[in-house]
This record gives sequence, structure tokens and C-alpha cells, in this order.
Amino acid sequence: MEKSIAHPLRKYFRGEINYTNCSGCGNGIIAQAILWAIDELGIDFDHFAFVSGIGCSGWIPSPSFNTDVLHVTHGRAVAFATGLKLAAPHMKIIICVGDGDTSAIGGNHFIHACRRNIDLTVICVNNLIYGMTGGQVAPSTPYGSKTTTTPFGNIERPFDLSQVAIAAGATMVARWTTFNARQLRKSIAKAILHPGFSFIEVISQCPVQYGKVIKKRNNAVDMLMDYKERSISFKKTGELPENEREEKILVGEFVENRNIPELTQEVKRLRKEALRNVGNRD
Ligand SMILES: Cc1ncc(C[n+]2csc(CCOP(=O)(O)OP(=O)(O)O)c2C)c(N)n1
Ligand code: SF4
Ligand SMILES: [Mg+2]
Repeated sequence: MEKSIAHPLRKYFRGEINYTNCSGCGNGIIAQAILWAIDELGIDFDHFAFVSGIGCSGWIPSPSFNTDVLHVTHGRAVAFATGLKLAAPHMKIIICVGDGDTSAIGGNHFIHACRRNIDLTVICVNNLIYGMTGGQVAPSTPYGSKTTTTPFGNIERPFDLSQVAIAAGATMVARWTTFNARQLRKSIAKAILHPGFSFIEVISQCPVQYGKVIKKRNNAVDMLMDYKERSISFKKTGELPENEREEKILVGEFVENRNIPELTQEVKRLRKEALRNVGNRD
């Protein structure tokens, strides 16, 4: 008799698993990395809440993950998550957002959350483009790229999103590509336990929209092989000749600092102090 074996991550999904991503999209690798990290940590899934932006990356947890998932307006995922964390500080909150959501419309929310060191984990799916809306230029799109809105080539220099997070004060920052799935999973687990704002940037293939830009349309394997060849630990960049550095994708855990006060703890402390002061007034 044929036996059916359930996938070990099946328990984290509600009902039918119904992903709308194009085939070959990096979002599936990232969904697995998140769920494997949670599985390894052994924390009850009910203690997690996910907040999604608008964009293909927003559909990683929404509506499939079988816990609280807020799928909110474009650019506002970090703002919603900030409110949620302040109202329910015991929850582990993971935000799934695109590069456009993070650094264009949501740029201000993003940098201020970094500065506040609020205990949130951002998984930023950096496919270097607006995937969902048809392949428009994003603040992360490489210089010179011909996208639907830059048909003669992008004349703006891109943000290095991890460096923006570091400069704005995020206390844990890591970057991997979807080729580095194992390292990604480990960093996500670390980020979930990190008592402060953690930012995980994942360079991820969008074979359909970004594939058009680099002429590898629908070829996810070529894109993954490209990540394999071009990614290098940021600790080794000194060993590279200068003319080779630009081509490389620097990966690794850039920052981990546990000595900065976390925002919800600061609010708790302040509240206690305020109540004590009220009590001492008369
Ligand atoms: C307020 C608002 N502005 C614009 C849009 C249109 N819009 C939806 S997703 C998106 C960009 C998606 O790019 P990104 O955040 O990188 O996510 P991806 O699809 O690449 O994962 C835009 C401009 C919107 N839905 N709401
Ligand atoms: S458009 Fe790109 S990012 Fe969006 S689902 Fe398709 S492959 Fe993935
Ligand atoms: Mg994108």
C-alpha cells in the first residue's frame, strides 16, 4: 500500500498550500528558510505574527502561514509591526517585505525602526526590482539596468540596503542570497532571538521581471549559479583586486550588537518611572 509522507513543514500551513509565485521565484526558498529556522528554534508558531508588505514577497506568509498574518498597505509593514510589537511585546514579529517596499515608499519607516532598535525581524527580499507591478526600477536596481521605467538605462545609483540599515542603527544585519539557503536559515534563527531590530537582506531571483533585465528570463537556475559565483564573504573583500569588487555580492553577518537598549523595554522602564512619579506627587 502506498504511504503518504507529510512534508515536515506542512504543519505550519493553513488549509491548501496555494502559492501564487511564478515558477523559479526565490520566494519559495525564503519561505522554507523562515520555517526551518522557526522549526529548529522550537518556538510555538502561535507566538509569531507575520506582517507583509505589498509586493510578491508579501505572499511568503500571506495567507498560507497558520498563525497571525497581517497583509498591510505598501510601504507600511514596518509601521504596522511597530504598533503590534508595542501592543504585544511578548510576540515574535517577522516582517516580509520587498526591496521597493523597504527602501522606496517605506524608506522612512524602515530607517526609524532601525534607529529605535525595536525588536522586529525584517526579511527583505531584494530582487532588485518591483516584481509584482511589472518590473519597474527600484532604489536597489543596479546602475544602467534597462527596466520598464528606465528603457535607456537606470541613471540612479542603488542603495546598498544592508549598509543603510547599519548606518541607521540596526543592531543585527546580515545579507545572503537564495543560493546560501543554509546560512540564511541560521541568520534568520539568530535574528528571531536577537533582542533588537534585525534586518536580513536576501538577494533573490525574480526570473520573470528581473530576468528580463539581465536577459535570463525564466531561468532561475542561471540566476542561482550567478549568485554562487558572485557571492563572497564580506570579510574576504580585502583579498580581491579593486576591479573585481564591484561585481561581487558581499554576504555574511555584518553586525550583531546586543548592548543597545531595545524600544519596548525602554517603554516599559519609562512607564514604571512615570507611574512612580505620579505616586510620589502628593
Ligand atoms: C500606496 C501604494 N503605492 C503603490 C502601489 C503599487 N505597488 C504594489 S507592489 C509595488 C512594488 C513592489 O516591489 P517590491 O516592494 O520590491 O516587491 P516585489 O514585488 O519585488 O517582491 C508597487 C509600486 C501600491 N499597491 N500601493
Ligand atoms: S514576478 Fe518575480 S518576484 Fe514576483 S512571483 Fe514572479 S518571479 Fe517571483
Ligand atoms: Mg522587489
